[in-house]
Amino acid sequence: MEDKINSIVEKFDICGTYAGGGSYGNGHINETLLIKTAEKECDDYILQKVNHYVFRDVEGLMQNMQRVTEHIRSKLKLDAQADIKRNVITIIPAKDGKLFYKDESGGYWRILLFIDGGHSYDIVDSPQKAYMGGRAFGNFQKLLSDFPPPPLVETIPDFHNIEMRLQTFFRTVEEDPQGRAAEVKEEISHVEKRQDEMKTIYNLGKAGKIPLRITHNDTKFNNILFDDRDNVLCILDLDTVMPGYIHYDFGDAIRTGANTGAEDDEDLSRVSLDINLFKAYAQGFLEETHSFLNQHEIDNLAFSAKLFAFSQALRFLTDYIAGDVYYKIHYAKHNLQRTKAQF
Ligand code: ADP
Ligand code: GN1
Ligand code: MG
Repeated sequence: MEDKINSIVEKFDICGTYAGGGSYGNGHINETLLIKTAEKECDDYILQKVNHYVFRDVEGLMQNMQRVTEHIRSKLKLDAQADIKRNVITIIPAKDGKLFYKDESGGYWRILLFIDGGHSYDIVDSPQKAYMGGRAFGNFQKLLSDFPPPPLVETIPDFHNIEMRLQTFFRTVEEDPQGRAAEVKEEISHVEKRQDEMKTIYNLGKAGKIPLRITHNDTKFNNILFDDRDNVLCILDLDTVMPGYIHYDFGDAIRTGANTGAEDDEDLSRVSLDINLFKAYAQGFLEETHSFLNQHEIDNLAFSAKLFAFSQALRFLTDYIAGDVYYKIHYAKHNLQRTKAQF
């Protein structure tokens, strides 16, 4: 394994030499490794094998990420307080100039500068942290509100399209490849009962009442890196930055950031929405975004929290029925537990 890592790291234009590391973080999608370097004067790095099952167009994805981070970096450069190496992700190109390296078995690898001294929260324990998180994702929106054309590539087509998600769900239930549908009848009926209500944002979009913006689309609270004084260092996980509605970013952040339990909590009595965390997050988010949001967008922010608990349940449940092909799982019924906690 060490030899394999070394041979990949060598393809990139990093400072210094690889001196160990290992698996890092707790993302559900990519394979993430910390790459420590031997030399004191050199930074450490994050090596990631991009999940090619999830992201079909890695080249397009990396171009998006490059354009987005460059746009943010150019603004940070105007701010004397900014720490350019830690407030935005830096992609380290391969020696051939590409933004990734494709290995002999078709795996896509990338290297990012490691942002050290940071930590993230799976569960948020104070309104102050929720407020800081809201401001950070709101500011991310603001920084990208004047992003120039051409449009970003859709790295996962129809990612938050609830109509498509519902279609995929009902098809998977019908195919039932693992014979698991009978076990989750209650959850299936939960989906059936709520499906119409959950098309609210989708319908507002179709009616032209809410605009497509550039959204992060994966605003799980642990994609925010905080420093040791709990100020926000950086927004991570830019793989899904692409056109979307503002509700995608607000809803998913509340799903995780205002939850009193964990995303996969085994004790469902711990799972609930803490209204004080909700208010604090909303306060921070709106401070940054209210000036450019329209009334339909604002009026439906609260609803988006419901939508994202629902759509995430739908995605976990679909994956459970399909046989756990999408999300990394840590035990046999993990996706089912995650589903129950979202519902
Ligand atoms: P996934 O899509 O699998 O969630 P992420 O890009 O979010 O992948 O990375 C997984 C984890 O790795 C993050 O939650 C974070 O802990 C860590 N991480 C990723 N990039 C960096 C970075 N540049 N600096 C420090 N930590 C990082
Ligand atoms: C995945 O990559 P990560 O772990 O931050 C997923 C999100 C889900 C989340 C649920 C590309 O996020 O959409 O909300 O798991 N990312 C992708 O925990 O599917
Ligand atoms: Mg992540």
